[in-house]
Amino acid sequence: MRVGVVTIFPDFVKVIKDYGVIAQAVENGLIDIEIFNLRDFTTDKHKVVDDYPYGGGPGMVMKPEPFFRFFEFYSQKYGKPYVLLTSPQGRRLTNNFAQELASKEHILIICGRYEGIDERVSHFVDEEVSIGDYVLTGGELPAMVVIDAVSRFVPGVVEEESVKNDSFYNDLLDHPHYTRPREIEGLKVPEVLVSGNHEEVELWRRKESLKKTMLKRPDLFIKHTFDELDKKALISLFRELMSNAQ
Ligand code: 4FV
Repeated sequence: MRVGVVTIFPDFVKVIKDYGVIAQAVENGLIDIEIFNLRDFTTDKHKVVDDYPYGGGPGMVMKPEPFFRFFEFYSQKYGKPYVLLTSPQGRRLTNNFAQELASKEHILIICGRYEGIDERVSHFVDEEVSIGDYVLTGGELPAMVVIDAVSRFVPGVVEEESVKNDSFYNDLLDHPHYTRPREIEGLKVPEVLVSGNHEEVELWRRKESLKKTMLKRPDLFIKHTFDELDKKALISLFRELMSNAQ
C-alpha cells in the first residue's frame, strides 16, 4: 500500500515509520509511507504557506498555490491517489472506514494547520476524515491515526486473527486479556483461561465481549449481528444472572 502525507511539519509525522508494527510493515515492504513538506512547493524566499482570511476574522488560512503545485508534482510522479483531508468536518474514522481505506491501495493525506485550508483545494480532495468532535492545532496527528488504523488492515501487517478479534470488528468490544503470572496481589487469572478447553475459552471470551458491549456501548450491541456463539454466550450469561438472582 502506498501512503503519501503532505504537511508543513514532516519531521513530526515521519516518526510513525520508526516504531512498532508500522516500522515492521515498512521494513517488509507492505506499506510505503512518503512524507512531503508543503513548503517545498512554495516559490517565495520565506516559503510562506498561509495568509489572512478574506472576509476578515481571526487566524490565518493555508494558501492554495503550494497545494496546487504539490498535486501537479505528485500526480505526475505517483498517479492518482485517494485524497483524504483530515478535518473536524470529515466522516468519522471507524474500523470499517479504515478497512475501506486499506482497500484503496494508494492514499494521500493532506494535513491542515491554522484555521484551515483555502476551500479551492477541496477540488483535489476525495473525502474528509475526522478522528473526533474536538479541534486540534493541526491535521498531522489525525493523519497518523488514520495511517495506524488503516495499516492494520493491510494483509500481512498484523495477524489476520488479531484483526478478527479487534474491538468493533464485529461491533463488539474486545474481551479481557491475561498473561503470566497466574496470580498477582491475590488477583487470579480466570480458571477457564488455563483449562486448556478451547471451546470454553472461546465461549468465555464472547460472553465477556457481549457483557462489556451491553454495559459500555449499547449502540454497538444493537448494531451487532448475532451468530450461534453469541446466542450460546447470552444463554449462559442469562443463566448465570438467574442463578445469582436466586
Ligand atoms: C481534526 C479532527 C482537526 C482543525 C483546524 C486542524 C484541525 C486545524 N482533523 N479530526 N478533529 N483538525 O481538529 O481530523 O487546521
